[in-house]
Amino acid sequence: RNRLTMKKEKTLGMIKPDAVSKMGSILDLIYLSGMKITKLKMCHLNRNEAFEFYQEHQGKPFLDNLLSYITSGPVVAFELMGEGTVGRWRELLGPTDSAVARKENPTSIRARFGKDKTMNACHGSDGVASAARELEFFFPSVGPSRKNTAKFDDCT
Ligand code: RTP
Ligand code: MG
Repeated sequence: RNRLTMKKEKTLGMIKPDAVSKMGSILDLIYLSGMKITKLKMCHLNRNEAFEFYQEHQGKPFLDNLLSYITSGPVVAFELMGEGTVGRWRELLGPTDSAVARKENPTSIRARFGKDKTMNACHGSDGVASAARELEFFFPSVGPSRKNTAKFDDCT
């Protein structure tokens, strides 16, 4: 795609519990990619929060595993901004299954830092609409209509 014609976008990225110890290397790769980190926080989701975040996977066989994994430790959530960022961040992540990533895209984040098809280092919104929903989840808009004010009270 032609970068000059790409629209400026925001997306939600998240370093999953298994890769939080690799945060420095992952943030370096984002920096080198030219995408800008415009918000960032570390927090430990509880099961209800994780279920809300992954609502699109209700009914899927891997949901229970996924919720246990994502609540097993802190995550680092961030907003990325730039031209074509939704797709560019997914590209930098590589395929969902880390083993497939090592074959098909060896320099991708999941190839380098993922373990298998569940513990795969990082999350990326899969479109502009899910990016908006997921950004609102981690970084609720401030103001009189602000929702979920009790959420993440225990966040650093
Ligand atoms: P993500 O949402 O984390 O960026 O990953 P994705 O779009 O590539 O994958 P998705 O299909 O949305 O799945 C969400 C996460 O669920 C875990 N998963 N486990 N068969 C399995 O064991 C399985 N399939 C998916 C992964 O952590 C995946 O990223
Ligand atoms: Mg997904």
